[in-house]
Amino acid sequence: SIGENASEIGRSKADIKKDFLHKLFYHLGRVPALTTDNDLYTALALTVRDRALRQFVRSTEQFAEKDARGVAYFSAEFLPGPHLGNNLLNLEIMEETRQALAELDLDLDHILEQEVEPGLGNGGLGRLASCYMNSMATLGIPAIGYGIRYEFGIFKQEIREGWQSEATDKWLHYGNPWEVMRPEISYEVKFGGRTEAGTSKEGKYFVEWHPESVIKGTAYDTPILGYQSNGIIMRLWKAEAVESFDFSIYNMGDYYRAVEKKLRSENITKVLYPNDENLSGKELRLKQQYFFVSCSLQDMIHLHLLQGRRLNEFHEKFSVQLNDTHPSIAVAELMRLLLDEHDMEWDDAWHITSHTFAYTNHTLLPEALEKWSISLLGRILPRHLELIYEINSRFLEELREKGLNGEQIARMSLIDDHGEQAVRMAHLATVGSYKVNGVSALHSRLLKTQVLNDFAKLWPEKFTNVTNGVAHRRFLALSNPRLASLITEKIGDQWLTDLTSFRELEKYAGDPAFQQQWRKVKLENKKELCKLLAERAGVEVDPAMLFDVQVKRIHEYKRQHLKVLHIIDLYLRIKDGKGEDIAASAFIFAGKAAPGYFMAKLIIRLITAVADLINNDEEVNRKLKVVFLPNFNVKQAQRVYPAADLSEQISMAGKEASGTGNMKFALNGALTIGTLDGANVEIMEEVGEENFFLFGQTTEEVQETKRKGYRPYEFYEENSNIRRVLDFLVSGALGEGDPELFRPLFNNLVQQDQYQLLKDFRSYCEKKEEVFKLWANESEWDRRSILNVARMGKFSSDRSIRDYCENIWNVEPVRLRD
Ligand code: 26V
Repeated sequence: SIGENASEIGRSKADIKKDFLHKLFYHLGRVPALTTDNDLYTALALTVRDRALRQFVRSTEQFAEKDARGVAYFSAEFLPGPHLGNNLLNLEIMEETRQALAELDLDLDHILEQEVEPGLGNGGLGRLASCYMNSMATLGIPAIGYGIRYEFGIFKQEIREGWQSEATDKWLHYGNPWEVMRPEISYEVKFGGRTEAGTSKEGKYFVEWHPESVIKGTAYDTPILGYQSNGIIMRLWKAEAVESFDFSIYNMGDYYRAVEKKLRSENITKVLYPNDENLSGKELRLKQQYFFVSCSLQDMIHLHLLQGRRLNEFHEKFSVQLNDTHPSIAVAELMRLLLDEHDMEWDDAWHITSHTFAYTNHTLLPEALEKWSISLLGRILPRHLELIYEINSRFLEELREKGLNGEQIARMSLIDDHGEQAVRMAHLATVGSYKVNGVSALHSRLLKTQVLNDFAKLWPEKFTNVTNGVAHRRFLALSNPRLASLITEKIGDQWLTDLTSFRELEKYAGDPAFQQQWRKVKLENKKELCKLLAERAGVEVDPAMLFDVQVKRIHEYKRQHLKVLHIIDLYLRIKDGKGEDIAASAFIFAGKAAPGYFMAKLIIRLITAVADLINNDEEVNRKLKVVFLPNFNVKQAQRVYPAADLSEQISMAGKEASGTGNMKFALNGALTIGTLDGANVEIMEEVGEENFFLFGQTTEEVQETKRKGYRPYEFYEENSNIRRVLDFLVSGALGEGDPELFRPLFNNLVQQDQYQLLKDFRSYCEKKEEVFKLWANESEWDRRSILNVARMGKFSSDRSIRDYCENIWNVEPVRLRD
């Protein structure tokens, strides 16, 4: 087999050195004396890619041999982070590589620094997809990730005069050594035009779609490794014109028209939409979704038929996981392919379709629930709109037969009739899937009792929960090598494939010698982060300070401004000479705001304004520092989590579906201050209430507050602390002395305060007092930090993937031969 033929690829220091030099010379045309940093990075990446591809080929052969049932993970976003270090870790050749390079007078860390990461996602949802790829590979799940090869990923964030500004992410500029282009794996995707119904000679009803345009999708494969053996691929589609030029046209005008057409086609995969909430009616976004879904389903059908199987058993061989509703047009597309392209009857096609898909919901925010207007959908995907109508009419008929009333039926319809008619994509995904899951216990419960309540009553067995998890190999073993080796020294290294073995650390939690080593690791990590903060944000921070960190997308519901209000409160206390009990703290923020989200951008401006004020005030800046670290991405994240003492997870209860940063922090020994939201609930359950700084209202209390008519102005009037802090916002003391700068924030908080910051403010401040007190007790802090880490076993994405396998996919891991 190919796998065996390639097995001479070695893993020794000498093999790696030889192959690296070979790549440098024959692939890049360079000798060591005349290389750029990028040449060195590329040569090493290619050396490692050979080994990664080998793992992928071998795994694929074994999956095929077993004729195993597999999973296709459909996601409009993937955020893999830098590949090189992770692949070295998974191949277990980190040290060999380091030494091979050292013999050439080269520094592995410097080379690792060169990688530009693929920012093909916005935040939690895309990163989760990539954590799952690593765990599926590790567990030997026959799986493929399908997505979009955006030419420009999430924008690069710069801070100019305190404001966010966006620059294009040119991640492909220096080339991408990890991907393999597959020009022969390509499919045509139709758009627009009209449909025409007819009857064949045999009397069979059929529909033909006469599209206005056709675009070609080409596959680009990136190997994703699991720990120690397996490799799977992430297959991303790039849009191209069907024929690039029509040379038969001699007319110049037509020549340019032909080129223009090519450029228009390529637009579809140009750029990732940088929003992670509402985005209404963007035609190009719908085209992106349909484009990648159609290519992926055609590819799956092609593979299925190639293996000599019948289409009737498609759902027995594949499960397709829909990562949110972004790929949910797949329900209509699979129906179209089966009915129109493969001549199947409706009932058979529906049986296959509704047993193929499973849908993961990632948000309850009403503004983030996708809807596509009938007019847009009908214009871009006329055939799919017909199919959605048909699916809907059959579904509503079923509801009528069950005796549901008109109101219930209207609520459940795939079509929203309020205002402009639109297709509710979450309903399409729910009706078209055999399983629906939320991403934490609380979120899944709210999904069942609120957002999709009618559906959960109709099909209770369809609904389930899979609590998110994180790739602990990337977010601990790779990014926090000091802590990883300290732990391994104590309990061995089986945690790399079984995070629950961290429980064995519990017995050392109270051991002073171990605590001291623990503290030393954290301090070293903090010193390294300090370098980054100085370099990227220009702020000098004392590593002895309490590192209080909130890193995530900027959103009002995540309440970064709650933390800011508290910082202002501390500042004013110190100015009053009443700050003795305040622990010296560095308040660190990072995260991107959607470019069109005014309030989120104003929150960034507020953070930078407070940072300027405090960091430059000699009376305060030995006690407090505030830093906004620009351009938060996976690479930065890997340097931030290991250095955090305190993790801020302070969203309004009921709004954060899960959170995954919360897990990464705790895994690296940070204590959490948080609300009972998303996976915080389960983290607290695992680590113990006594080791978690809980504050704020519960989801039920939030809803009760709202029901009773929440009047934030009363808090402003009655609580002098809150008044003082809010007045400070509009006093002119912040941001170039313009008192109107933060007026919109002030007004919003006093008049609406949709996320009930003021209601939770007192409880948050009180919890911070406890944090400061505990910080003064080093050994008790360390004990709790150790216990947090010891009890994080549940939050490995390996556990999440096992849950998906058992409860949703019905897929068995394939035990891989070496
Ligand atoms: C939504 C939209 C809406 C329209 C346009 C583009 C776009 C792009 C992304 C999204 C994603 C919203 C959902 C999301 O990211 N949810 C997050 O998922 C994480 C993984 O499950 C979870 O930890 C976070 O709590 C949740 O906010």
